[in-house]
Amino acid sequence: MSSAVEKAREVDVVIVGAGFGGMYALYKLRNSGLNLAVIEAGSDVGGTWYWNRYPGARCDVPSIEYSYSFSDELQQEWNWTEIMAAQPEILSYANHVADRFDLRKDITFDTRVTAAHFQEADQRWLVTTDSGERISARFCIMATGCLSVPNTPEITGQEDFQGPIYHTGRWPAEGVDFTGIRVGLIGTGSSGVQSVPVLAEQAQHLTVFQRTPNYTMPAGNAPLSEEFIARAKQDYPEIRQQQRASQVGIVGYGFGFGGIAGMEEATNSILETTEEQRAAALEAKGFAAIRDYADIQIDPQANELGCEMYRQQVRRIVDDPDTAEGLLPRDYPLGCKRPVIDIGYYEAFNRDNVTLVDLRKGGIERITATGVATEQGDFEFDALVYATGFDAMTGALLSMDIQGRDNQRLSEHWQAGPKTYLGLQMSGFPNLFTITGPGSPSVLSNMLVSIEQHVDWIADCINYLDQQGLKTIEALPEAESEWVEHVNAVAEGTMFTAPSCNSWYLGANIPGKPRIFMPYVGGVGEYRRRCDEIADNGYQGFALG
Ligand code: NA7
Repeated sequence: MSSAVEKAREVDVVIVGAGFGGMYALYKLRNSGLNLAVIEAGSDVGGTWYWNRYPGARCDVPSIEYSYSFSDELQQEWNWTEIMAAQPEILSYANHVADRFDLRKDITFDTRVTAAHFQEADQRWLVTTDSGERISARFCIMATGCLSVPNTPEITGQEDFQGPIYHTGRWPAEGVDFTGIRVGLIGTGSSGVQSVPVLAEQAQHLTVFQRTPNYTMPAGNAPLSEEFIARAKQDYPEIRQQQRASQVGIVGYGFGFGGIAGMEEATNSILETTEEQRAAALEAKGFAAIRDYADIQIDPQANELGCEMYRQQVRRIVDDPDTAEGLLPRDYPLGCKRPVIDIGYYEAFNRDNVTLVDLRKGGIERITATGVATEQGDFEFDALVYATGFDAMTGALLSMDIQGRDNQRLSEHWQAGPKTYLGLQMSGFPNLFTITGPGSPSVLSNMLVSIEQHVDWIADCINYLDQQGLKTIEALPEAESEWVEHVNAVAEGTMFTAPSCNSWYLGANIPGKPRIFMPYVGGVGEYRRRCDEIADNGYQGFALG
């Protein structure tokens, strides 16, 4: 009988993941004439939008811009219905793209990559899946997403709970009907904040367990008019150009996502305002007023003034003073965590059927058969929802057994935190690329813009190697170290890395994870310029072999 090794399927490139990153990589590299295998754990395309079907799930980037630019026909034919698209619409878009470009024929669904080992002998990657398939590839592209491995904290007694338990990041495809039942929800990050108003509408009662109150901002969502869509379609060349050149890295409220057209840096100084001026600004613009101040992101005193404005606004919305007090973020700065956008979050706490449990007054002791026991009393419900986030940015990569040269494991290479060159490669792991890896703008940018930039760069790189008759490309250790230093230097002095900040950008939400600031905040345009320059200079900082 032939051995498993003999059965390895041979391709040029194996792509892990069929979310927006993997889908575009497949399209692009197939057009370059390469032979591909795409492996996807889900049963269909869409990645994060396939898994995150929780009620209220919505993108925080305008839908016109959270879309592919690679095909003008695609962007002309697709019609978004809202300013910020909800999950079902984004998933429909992903499906449309898969149909339109006949992507599924190269994707193996319901299959997880378990290992990827670099083989010195033939300078290829041997990729193994949980179905037992082995694939031998010259290149390996990890399009495994930044928020794809759910974090389910270990809370004592979970197995005792009699009702169903859901995680927002693994929501059942058929949906869940909470009508007439009591629901408990743990976590008030983006997923929790977006779910609360919708769950409150459905459930008989909703109990929200909040460990850390978040800073959130009304989404300002609305249907898109036909005129708006027509104009946007006409303006797409300019919009795309602006997205790619966007230099915004850091803005006052932390809303400085790169890769969004027309996003302007805040320029005002909150330190130069009077109390009356701040009150008037709040009166006029609500939470949005806080976005106007640039110094909030870099000056602790300015930040505290911004936080106080924020707290005032919460007090204005929430009727019950105790509940309002419970919802007020304190002890960490605005702009440290990813800002959340919401639709009616604070208003939901004015409903009779919503209870806030502020865990700062006494934490969770255990999960019981009928609910949650806390230091401040017991709470009963019929279904439990974990909105407890993800092992962000590194979780998916480290969940596979990735071994580079000399059998070095990625987990060893990243023992003290993720080290990459440009967020695209790791030294000692030749021909392995990460799309929107740690050290690139990734989660602090419009992901679609960053995905396209990475895929285009990788495709050009593979083309270059082929043209030059080269087999491998590998980040040099010194280039990697310098890049890690640069990524840290750019974030230093901002609220992202403030000592009191515990965000998933820093890995602080996962016990034992090294505290390292992972995304690159130097600006999408600047990042692109550097990547292009490095390629133009014959792939500076990489060893070509
Ligand atoms: P986040 O932003 O990581 O939020 C997770 C929430 O879960 C956060 O409020 C946590 O509180 C809370 N949490 C986690 N573990 C526990 C335990 N053990 N007890 C109580 N509360 C807990 O994840 P999301 O899914 O909401 O959002 C992730 C990103 O997805 C988001 O930024 C968007 O980009 C989309 P903590 O703050 O740690 O005290």
